[in-house]
Amino acid sequence: MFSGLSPQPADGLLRLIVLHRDDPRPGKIDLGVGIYRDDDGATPVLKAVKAAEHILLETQESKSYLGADGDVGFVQLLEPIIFGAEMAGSSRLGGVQTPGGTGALRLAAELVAQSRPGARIWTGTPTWPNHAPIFAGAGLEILTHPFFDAETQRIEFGAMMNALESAEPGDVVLVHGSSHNPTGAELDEGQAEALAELCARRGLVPLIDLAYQGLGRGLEEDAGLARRLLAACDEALLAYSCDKNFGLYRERVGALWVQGQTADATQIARDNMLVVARGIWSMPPDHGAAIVRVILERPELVALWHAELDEMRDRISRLREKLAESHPLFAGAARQTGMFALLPFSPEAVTELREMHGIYMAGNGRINIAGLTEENIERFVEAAAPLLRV
Ligand code: PLP
Ligand code: TYF
Repeated sequence: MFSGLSPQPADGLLRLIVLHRDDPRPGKIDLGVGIYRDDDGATPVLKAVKAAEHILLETQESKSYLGADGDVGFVQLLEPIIFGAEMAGSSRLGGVQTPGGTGALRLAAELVAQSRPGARIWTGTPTWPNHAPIFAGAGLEILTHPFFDAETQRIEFGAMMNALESAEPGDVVLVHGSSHNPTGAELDEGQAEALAELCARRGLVPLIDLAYQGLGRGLEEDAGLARRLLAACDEALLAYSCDKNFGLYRERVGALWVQGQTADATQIARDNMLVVARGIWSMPPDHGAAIVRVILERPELVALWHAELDEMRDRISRLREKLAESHPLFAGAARQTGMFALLPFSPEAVTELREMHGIYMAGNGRINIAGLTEENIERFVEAAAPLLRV
C-alpha cells in the first residue's frame, strides 16, 4: 500500500531548527522558526506558566475526559481579552478549545466546507506557508490576492482591495489579526476600516488568524482589526493561538470562535464544530489550556503574564528600531510589528548567508527579529545588507 506514496520534503521552517542545531560554528545566528528568544537566545518557560503548573500539580484532582469543547473556562476567560468586555459572553459568539491555532484553522476550514459546498477562501501573498495545506486539506478552493511587496516593504493595498472586490458573497477572507507572518506589515486605521466595509458590503466572511496577540503593539491594540471586522460583518470566524503569547508552543493551545448572525445560528455552528472536532481529534489536549485558565483566573498571575508579555514585546520593538537605524535597507522594520520581517533576499542569498555566515532564516527571506541580540545584530547587518535585492 505505502509504495504508492511519493517522497516528501521536510517542513521548510522546522528543518532550520535541525540545521542550526547541527552547525558547530560558535557565532551562528538563528532567525528561522518563529519562537520568541531572549537576549541569551533562550525561550524560557514564563514565570506565570511555571506558577500555574505548580498550582495545577497541587490542586488537579482528575485527568478524566472533559469533552470535545475542551476547557470551557479557558475559552470564556479569553473572550474579554480578544473580543473586549462588551462582546465577551455574547450569545452570537461560540467558542471551543482546539489543539493550537493550527487546529483552530483546520476546524474553521472544515466548518466552512460543511456549510457551503464549493466554498472558497482568499489568502494574501505571501502568507504563512501552512495556511494553504490546512485549507486545502479541508477541501476549500484557495484564491490569492496581493498583500505585500518585499522590495518596497509596503502593503499593496490597492491591488488587494481590487482583487477582493471580485470575491463572491459567501467567500471566506483570511486576515492575519496582528503581527503578520511573514511580513510584520499591518493595515493602518483607514485600510482596516475599508477592508471591513468591503467584507460587509460584499457579504464576505472574515476568518481572522490571531496567533500573536500582545506581541505586536499590545493586547488591546492587537485585537483592534479583529474587533472591527466582527463588528462590521454578520458572520465571522476567529482562530486563536496561545502558543506564542503564553510561550506554550509545544503544548498546542488554541481556540476557535464562530460569530453567527443570531444566537440560534451560532449555537448550531458551534454544535457542528464539536461534531467535526470529534471526527478529527475527539478532544483537545488539556494541560496548556488549563495553564492559561489558571493564570487568567488569578489577578496576580495575570499581572505577571502582562509584565512578561510586555518584556517580550519591548525587546522585539527595541530590536526593530535598532535594525532600522543600522541601515536604510532595513528601515521598514520600524514600521512593522511582531516577530517577523520579510526581506528581499534571493533564495541564493538565503543559502549564502546560511553556508558562509551561519545565519539561518526562512527560504523566502523571512527573519525572526527575536533571534537578533545586541551582540549579533551588527554582524547580521554587515553580512546581510550587501545581499539585499533592491
Ligand atoms: N497562524 C500563524 C500566522 C502562525 O504563525 C502560527 C504559528 O505557529 C499559527 C497560526 C499556529 O499556531 P499554533 O502553533 O498554535 O498552532
Ligand atoms: O512561522 C513560524 O515560524 C511559526 C512556527 O509547520 C511554525 O508559525 C513553523 C512551521 C510549522 C508550524 C509552526
